[in-house]
Amino acid sequence: MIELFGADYSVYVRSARLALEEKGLSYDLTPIDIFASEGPSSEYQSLHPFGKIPLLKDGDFHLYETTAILRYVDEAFDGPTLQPATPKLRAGMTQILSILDAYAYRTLVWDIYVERVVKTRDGAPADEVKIASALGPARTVLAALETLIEGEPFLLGELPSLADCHAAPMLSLFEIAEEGDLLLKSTPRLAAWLSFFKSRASFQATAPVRTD
Ligand SMILES: N[C@@H](CCC(=O)N[C@@H](CS)C(=O)NCC(=O)O)C(=O)O
Repeated sequence: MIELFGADYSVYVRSARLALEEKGLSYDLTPIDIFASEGPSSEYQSLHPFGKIPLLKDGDFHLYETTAILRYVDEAFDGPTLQPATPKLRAGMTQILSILDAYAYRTLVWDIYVERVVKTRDGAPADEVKIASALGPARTVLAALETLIEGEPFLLGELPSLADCHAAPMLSLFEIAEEGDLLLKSTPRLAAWLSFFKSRASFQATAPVRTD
């Protein structure tokens, strides 16, 4: 049995779960609350030296870093392949995964979504300077993704790939912020993809309990 450690609110955990769902694999999600005041247990820290989520366990094999987990899930198990067949499309997929980790996560999720939506839930003011400074980098991310889309209805054409699994959790949170919703209007192919992917069974099966 595959075991995934993490919390349903985490975009990275959802990315791994989407790949598991798209492969049609069953797995257990073992809760790890990474933001608990006492932090993750020392046992968890010994398996994930950076103390982040997710972590995948397959028998006595443990793996952390989400893009490694995504590739392992696709390559180690039966089910529909989630990596395109041609070198150019595979490179495009890796490029999208890398852009999401290097440029999208911090800007779209933390600087805009968390600041505008999560922080203000309990009445705290958003850091408007942080949000305003993130808009330019966010535009760059969206424009890059828009040009890397290689068909429809998925990011790389007719079949779902690891790029969809990694992009959907970040972009769906970003869209909840008013700035995200507005900026996505300037990238219509990306907006159409997001709207399509949000209707997938895998996306619905991995919905966090609370997102706004
Ligand atoms: N490079 C890691 C990043 C994972 C990550 O940042 N996860 C977030 C949750 S979405 C986390 O564990 N944050 C806790 C923290 O930064 O202390 C991966 O690819 O798995």
